Amino acid sequence: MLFAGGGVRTSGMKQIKKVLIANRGEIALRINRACHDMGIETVAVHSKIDESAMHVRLADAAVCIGPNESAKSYLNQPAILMAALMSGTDAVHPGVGFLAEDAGFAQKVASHGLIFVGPSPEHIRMMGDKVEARAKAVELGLPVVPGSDGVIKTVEEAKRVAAEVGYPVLMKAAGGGGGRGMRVIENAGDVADSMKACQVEALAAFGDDTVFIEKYLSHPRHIEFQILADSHGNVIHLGERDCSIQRRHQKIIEEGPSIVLTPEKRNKIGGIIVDALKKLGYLGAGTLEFLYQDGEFYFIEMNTRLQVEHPVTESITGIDIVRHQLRIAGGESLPYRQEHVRIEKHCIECRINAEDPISLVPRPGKVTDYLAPGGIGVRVDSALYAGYSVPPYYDNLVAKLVITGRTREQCIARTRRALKEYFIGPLQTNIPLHLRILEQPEFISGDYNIHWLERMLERQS
Ligand code: MV4
Repeated sequence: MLFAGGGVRTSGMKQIKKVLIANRGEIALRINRACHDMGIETVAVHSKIDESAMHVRLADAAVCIGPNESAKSYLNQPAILMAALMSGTDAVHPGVGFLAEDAGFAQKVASHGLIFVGPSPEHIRMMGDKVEARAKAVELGLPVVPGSDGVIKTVEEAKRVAAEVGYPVLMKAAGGGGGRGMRVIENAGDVADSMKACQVEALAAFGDDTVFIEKYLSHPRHIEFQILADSHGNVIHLGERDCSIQRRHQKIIEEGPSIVLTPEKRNKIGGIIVDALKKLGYLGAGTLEFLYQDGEFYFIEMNTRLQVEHPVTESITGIDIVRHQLRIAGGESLPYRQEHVRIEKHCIECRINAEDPISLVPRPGKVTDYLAPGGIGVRVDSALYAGYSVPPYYDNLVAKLVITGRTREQCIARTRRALKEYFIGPLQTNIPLHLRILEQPEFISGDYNIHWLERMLERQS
């Protein structure tokens, strides 16, 4: 079949019967659930300390792939590939983090005759390079932040572009994302020093000192669109998530739909996104991140994987994203057209971290008492159980509380109720912080941006 994007695709259909889940914690459980709902067998992989983890207990089989350190276990590509081949799996689901956006791993999975549940290695690589992603976005007709056409090589070039788009500008690393390797530059006098600092930081963090420039947006919201694309040329978007409630580039609360969008605004940018991804020939689940300020969208990055906050979208649309990732990977076509996607609910996701509520440093430890909240509109994605010890080696996200309501108001009330029910003894968590956020007038009115939480914490400390 020939596509508008130029790619020739085989219409390969392969019924997936067994999936290796190359991850741990709540996301491994989430994938395990989708597989079992579909009658697909699962193979868990785990580090030594995770032998007693919930994802291992609930999978049909489990393989120890190395010692506790992620680099030697969940990032151990040869061990994971070996486990997949020896256990007779058809497909590998990378989950979130770890190897999910490693183009080389996706390539190796495929070259071993296995299905990688995700997009092509080429698209993963492309979107991992923020300069290339930006250029591609322009080519595909997505609105981007005004800035450099490509890489900035010299201080003179930086000054020319900055003068063109107007100060302040933001210098970013091509290898960046997640907030590292960025510098706000206020005026021409600061360009040389900031550029040097940005390049040094980028080289240390990503092994690449390539930088580019964008106009600095001072008070944006972070709004991202979920998409699904199959191998038959069908692309749909599932609406947006507002992820502006964050601290030090860690998302704390995500909600959908965003309070600032009308259906008209959503449909307009949604249509642009769908057209762009059709042209790209993208496959699988993906998220386009935008900054949204003064009524305008600006593309910043694309995530070529499932995201932590995907349940928000599942809750407002009723569409099981992981199920569709697996179906798409098996060559099936999407059973929905855009007009079938209806956003009919409101959803708030609270990320529950095991951490000190004041210093916010991770506080792993043993859970002796555990009571998860329940009732209407309450979903808890967590690998916790009474008797489980949260290991110190990995992410300190221990649960996602995903609350759905008919209206935002009802959703907020249920979220507060559920947070109060949740008992994870004796761990210290950020549940008190969530309750505090939920009682702020600005949160209740929806009047927040990416800086609001940090400024609120500073004001009230
Ligand atoms: C920006 C920006 C303002 N203007 N780009 C931070 C991480 C990376 N994903 C992009 N980031 C930003 N890019 C321009 N042109 C502000 C941020 C930013 C941010 C973005 C999303 C969520 C939280 C953030 C916190 C601080 C800065």
